[in-house]
Amino acid sequence: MSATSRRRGPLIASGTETVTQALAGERRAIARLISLMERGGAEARQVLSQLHPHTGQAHIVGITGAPGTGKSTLVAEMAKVYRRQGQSVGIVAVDPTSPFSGGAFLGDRIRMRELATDRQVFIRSMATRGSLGGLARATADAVHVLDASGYPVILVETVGAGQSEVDIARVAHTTIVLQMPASGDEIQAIKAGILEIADILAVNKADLAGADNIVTALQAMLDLGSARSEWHHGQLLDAEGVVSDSSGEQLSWRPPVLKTCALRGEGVEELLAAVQTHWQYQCDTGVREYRERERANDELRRILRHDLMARLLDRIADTDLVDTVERIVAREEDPYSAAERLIAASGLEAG
Ligand SMILES: Nc1nc2c(ncn2[C@@H]2O[C@H](COP(=O)(O)OP(=O)(O)OP(=O)(O)O)[C@@H](O)[C@H]2O)c(=O)[nH]1
Ligand SMILES: [Mg+2]
Repeated sequence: MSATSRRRGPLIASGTETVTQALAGERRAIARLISLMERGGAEARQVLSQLHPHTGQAHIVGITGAPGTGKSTLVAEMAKVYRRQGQSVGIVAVDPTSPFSGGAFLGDRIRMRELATDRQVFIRSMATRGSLGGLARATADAVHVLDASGYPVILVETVGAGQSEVDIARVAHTTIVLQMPASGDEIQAIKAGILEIADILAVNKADLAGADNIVTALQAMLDLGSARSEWHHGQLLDAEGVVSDSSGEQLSWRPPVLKTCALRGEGVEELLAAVQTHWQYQCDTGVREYRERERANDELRRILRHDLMARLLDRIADTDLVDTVERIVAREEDPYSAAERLIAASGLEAG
């Protein structure tokens, strides 16, 4: 499928030229819009409004894991397999450590060059300025741009450090968590949180010793988790926490544990098959719609929080804030009463 072959409906009349070009799959326009998303602000919001009717088509796949587990190498190999299958692919890499510098980002230049010359692959590394929250927003918005531009698969690489893991699970339909072999006791280092966000677990660097140990450990953790029905996020749970289909049969998704050797491109086709199975599972069970709603809910609340805060701060003089902080420190006022007083004085409540 080409990146431009699944247009829906006419382009909206108010679309700027760049938006129109991006919707038609033009790479320079797409790049420009993603830069706009990085900057944020009113113009970015306007563009997102225009893009929104065209989004919701792509399968967004998150790839996360500790630094150096081979995410970029694997993403490049996944993209190659998608290309062999005739799919176009969008790639967004969130790299908090180093700025995008040509071939550096995909680990090795040969892999990168092969993809970079392919018109059906769009690769973008997100700039690192701004807070993590800002980066998460910019990443989500960049994904919206690629989605609207017609990429049926969008791979998002994030380093699994702190909050960003959770963020990717919120953006992606399918989250792949990468592990790699470690020596001896390091098996303990598998973080508890990963099973909650992982739809697929991949043990990369399977060419190194110890890969099977990690697989066994992960399976054991999944067994423990399934006893408590905790190992899958985002599924349709009833009051008892059970997923069922219309026939009443229980449905659930147990994350498969796969071995890959990204360096040699081994296990990548199997990984993509698992990604596809997970997508099919979500489409068949209603989990896809459920997650879509969760995502929209999240996004709306984030925007409301941000906008309300901005409006409130607009109406409060800086000196008022400074004075209030002093009063709190001097124990003349408590922070809850102070917040109430400031909100009341702002006049926002009345409106
Ligand atoms: N032995 C082995 N090495 C691998 C494999 N996959 C990746 N590597 C190597 O691991 C190193 C890190 O790979 P990257 O793809 O840059 O890892 P990453 O997770 O994207 O790293 P960051 O983005 O810096 O967090 C590179 O030297 C890769 O060549 C593999 O399957 N086997
Ligand atoms: Mg990387």
